[in-house]
Amino acid sequence: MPEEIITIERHILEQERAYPEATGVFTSLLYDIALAAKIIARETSRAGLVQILGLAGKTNIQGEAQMKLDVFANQTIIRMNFYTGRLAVMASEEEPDIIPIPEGYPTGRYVLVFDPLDGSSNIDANASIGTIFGIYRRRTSAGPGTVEDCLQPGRALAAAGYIIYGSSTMMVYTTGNGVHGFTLDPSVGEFLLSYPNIRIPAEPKYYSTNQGNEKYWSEGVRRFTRWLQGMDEENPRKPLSGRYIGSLVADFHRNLLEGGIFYYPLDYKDPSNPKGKLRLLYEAGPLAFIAEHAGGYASDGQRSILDIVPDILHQRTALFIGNRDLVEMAERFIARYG
Ligand code: AHM
Ligand code: MG
Repeated sequence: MPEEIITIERHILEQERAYPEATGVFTSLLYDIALAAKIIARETSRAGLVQILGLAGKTNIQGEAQMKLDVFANQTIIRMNFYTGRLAVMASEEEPDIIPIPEGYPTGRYVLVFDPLDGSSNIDANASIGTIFGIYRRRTSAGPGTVEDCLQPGRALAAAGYIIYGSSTMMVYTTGNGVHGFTLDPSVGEFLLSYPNIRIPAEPKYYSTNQGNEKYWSEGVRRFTRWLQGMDEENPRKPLSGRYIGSLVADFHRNLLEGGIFYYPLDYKDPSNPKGKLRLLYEAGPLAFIAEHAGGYASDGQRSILDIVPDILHQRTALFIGNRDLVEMAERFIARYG
């Protein structure tokens, strides 16, 4: 049999057929996110040229300076979604408050939360960056969506995904029915199914963390790291290789395909006020949902990320994510040593 070529559009439609009551709204919403991803990918692939073209005197038609890529990505996702009648409200890592649907436009059943361009500090070094998104069903019944519609635990997600702008652009998503990866063929402008039914490999390869912060970690996290390195004499294991890009989507994606754990633990620089860095709603929640549907697990060190109900939009959390047995081991070290 020849191999099938499956576009993301076809794939999303096929998934919808599994739900006879589906209206198609959700399908269109996912497809619009894929379209926004293509527009953002086009700009990120030209990021390195901005300076050169700028030096050559090429400002845009309005004579404006080039827009920052994260702002561009944020605006692209908003412009693709505010008018369609599919969403009740949006929330973005780039915006301090919820993004309401402007007056005069219809509202819908879904809520979109997103980090438009994560890891943007890596752009100048040409390292991979990504977009992360989650889709919830609204909790309020009608009218404009509210902050309450956004403050839902990861477990309530209807779908989650990310786009990685790397050596190629990929989109990975799940609606709770397997995790599927698509690679953008830029010549035809389509995402083609390249990784159906991703499962995190049972045998992990990597641990990924910013070890430069070790000074500010808790005892439990330090001991857990020694264990991953095979240096815990009481409990020896084969050491894992260290890999860290400092771009969450890229670090997560590699470990999803190869097996391993990514962690960004609490920082105890101020011991009376330990702090997480990553955001629950836009980063940790959607990736935790994907990890679980690929057979993995995500924790804040004590409990499943998916069970945490956010109190505020920009809530930060510690994150341990990857192979279930490794993440549970982190929980055990933290329970024992803090
Ligand atoms: P950002 O939202 O400001 O881009 O920060 C998030 C990024 C993640 O992509 C990455 O996992 C983390 O920050 C890296 O932090 P650090 O540079 O402290 O290791
Ligand atoms: Mg971010």
